[in-house]
Amino acid sequence: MCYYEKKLNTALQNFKETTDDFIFYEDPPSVFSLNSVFCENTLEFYRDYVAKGIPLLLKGACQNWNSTLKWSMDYFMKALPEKIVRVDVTPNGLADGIATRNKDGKEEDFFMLPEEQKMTMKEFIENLQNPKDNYVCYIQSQNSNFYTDYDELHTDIDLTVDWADRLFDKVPDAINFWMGDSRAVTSMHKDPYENVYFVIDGYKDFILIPPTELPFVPYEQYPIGQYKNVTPAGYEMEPQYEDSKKNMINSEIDNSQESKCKGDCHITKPKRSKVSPYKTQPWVAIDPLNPDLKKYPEFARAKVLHARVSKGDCLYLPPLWFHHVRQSHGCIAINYWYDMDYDIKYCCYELLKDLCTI
Ligand SMILES: O=C(O)CCC(=O)C(=O)O
Repeated sequence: MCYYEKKLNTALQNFKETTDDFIFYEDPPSVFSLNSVFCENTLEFYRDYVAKGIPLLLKGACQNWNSTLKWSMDYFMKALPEKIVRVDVTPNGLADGIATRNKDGKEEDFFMLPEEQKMTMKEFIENLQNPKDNYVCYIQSQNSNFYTDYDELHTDIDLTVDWADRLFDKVPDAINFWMGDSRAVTSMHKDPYENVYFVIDGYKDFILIPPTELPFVPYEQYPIGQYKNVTPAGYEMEPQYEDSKKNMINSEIDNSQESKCKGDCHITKPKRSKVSPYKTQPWVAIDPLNPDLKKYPEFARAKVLHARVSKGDCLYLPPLWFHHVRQSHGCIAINYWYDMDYDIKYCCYELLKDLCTI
């Protein structure tokens, strides 16, 4: 190990020790109840959680909302049977997650996008009530779909959260509606948003990893694919090509170059033996439910927290926290994304990211 590698390892080790010594992450996160201070006094919430980037479970925060009193699979079946909904469909419940494609005897991991299918609310709920193998439905488009697609439900829920607007001093960038099959799992990822996540019916199980644990969260660069023609009888996995490389055959392309830092240093950029003809996406390579510690032993050092968010509750999740999410069958949730402040915490995270990719 050369001088600079040693220095880098020591710096990351010191960072780990400093965060262990000074930051106290509770598992599960602390809980405030509806009538406790967060409603009346946003200062305490801001000081102890938002400013420090610590998650908080707010018990009963939406228990009296019209949505929480009314919404369920049965309610939507009766109230909106003919409404056309956009549903993300996958054969395995892993939209925006890693799946292995086996083609001509060759296995390759892809970052898979779901197929968007349109159906009536009645058809969607029937799919939830009578789940079929290889056909997993999840309304999860994460593009402010509640705001754009669900006008008829706007009277049941506020389009902004008063206390959150005050905390973050802005209005939400997006309001997302989530409803789906218990087989649908959101893979570990992070977002550049303050996330205020309300469970309206059922429950969600979050696995959380603080941003400070980035050195132990492995990333890989994956080719991007998309599910096509998903039915209970089968599906296709279609790679997404970089336009200019569409006609290239994988094995033709070989520009293996290791770039070494100048001087007496063996730190190298990862060797790219082949240029992929596909569009690619860096993504977290670990499944926290079944971590491959042989391949990624460093993950064993990551701090992992757990939070069940039940009907009527809200999770405050600060920006850049890794999260993996499971749900009860037919769970309904609404979350508000507020753009993060690009402050010193963000800058430190970017520095850490750069150090981790050396
Ligand atoms: O509820 C889910 O499945 C995922 C939620 C999520 O990833 C988010 O709120 O950023």
